[in-house]
Amino acid sequence: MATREILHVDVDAFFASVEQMDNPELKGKPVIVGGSTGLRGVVSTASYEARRFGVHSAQPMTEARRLCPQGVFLKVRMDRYQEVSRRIHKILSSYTPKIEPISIDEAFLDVGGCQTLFGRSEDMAQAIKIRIKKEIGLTCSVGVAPNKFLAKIASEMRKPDGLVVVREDEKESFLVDLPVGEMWGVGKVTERKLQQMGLHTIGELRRLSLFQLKNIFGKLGVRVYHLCRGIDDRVIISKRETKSISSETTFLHDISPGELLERTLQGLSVEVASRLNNENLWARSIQLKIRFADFKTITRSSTYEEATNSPKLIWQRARELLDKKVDFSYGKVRLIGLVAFNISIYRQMDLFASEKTQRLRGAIKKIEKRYGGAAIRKGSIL
Ligand code: TTP
Ligand code: MG
Repeated sequence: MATREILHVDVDAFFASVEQMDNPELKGKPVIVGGSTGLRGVVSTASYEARRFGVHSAQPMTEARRLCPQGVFLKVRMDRYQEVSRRIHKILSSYTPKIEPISIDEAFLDVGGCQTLFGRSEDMAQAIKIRIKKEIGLTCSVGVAPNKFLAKIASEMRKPDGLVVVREDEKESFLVDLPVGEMWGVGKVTERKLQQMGLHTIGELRRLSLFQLKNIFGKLGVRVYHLCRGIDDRVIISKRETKSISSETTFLHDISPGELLERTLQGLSVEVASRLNNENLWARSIQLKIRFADFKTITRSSTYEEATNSPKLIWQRARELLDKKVDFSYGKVRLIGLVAFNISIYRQMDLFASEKTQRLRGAIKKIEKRYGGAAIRKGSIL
């Protein structure tokens, strides 16, 4: 396979940085965003100033307040972050159509072939950083590498405002000292197992044969075999923006509100959810449509902070609309429909990712302590 050039772009302390940008008085201060849903009082993110006190994503708010009583605690303003996210996406898409957004503030770009237009890929990475700083007002970190796996690790390595380049011939040395927990497919349990076998770093993982890896990882064994050698052929999947997903049913005979109507709506919820799932999409809003016997049509909708593609949750949300927002005095029902909109290709939060990131940062610090930073600098740092 020809050498590819992948960029991984990730905004620094995204929600908190937007808050600091919108209110310059907060710049340089420990800002903690989160806990607004009321469901779970957890930290969505914290500014780097707040991280110094030990505050981090997914931590209970009570803990964050204890660690950083002088912090500025703010609620999540999802709409605002999504607006900023769209503007960032626009900048990124001016470099290549091959973009795969993977969360609200990060994306992979395949810039192979764009170099003639924009210069070397690291120059492109630098240019993107400058534009996001100038046109949006935020800093981001970028990893440049021959594949997704390495680009993602590279972008996390020098946060905030980092730019790390891993070249084709540095693939193996770049990974050698990183902890095994950084491998995709290695969760806490496997990590412990590997450590018990005396395998602490990705470099050490290379000692295992493909057969041994298959024993440990099952089907993932082959992937791990390649990843630990810096080989990852996954392509960038750019998706067109899906606006909405909907489904509706017209009854053979007009029906009165009751069990049949509810069961039909439940069926529509499951269908909409499975279509979201199939395309790996999440929706924050749903709309219920009811057409009455006299053709009068009403729609009722609701929006939630947390996007979902769970059949159970969509059904719960749809049912709430049906129970609380529909006035059945118009008579019998001819048609019922359900639309999922405000669709994104990511969920709002990914606790697992956050945990991994925390661990990576901890590991990098340890390696730097041990080797004075030399080990990490194997990937060239601009
Ligand atoms: P991240 O990119 O993981 O984190 P970050 O941008 O805040 O910080 P950095 O990249 O510099 O480490 O997540 C992007 C946003 O997603 C984050 O600002 C808030 C939200 N988020 C949550 O709501 N819950 C979470 O557990 C995580 C990890 C992120
Ligand atoms: Mg980020």
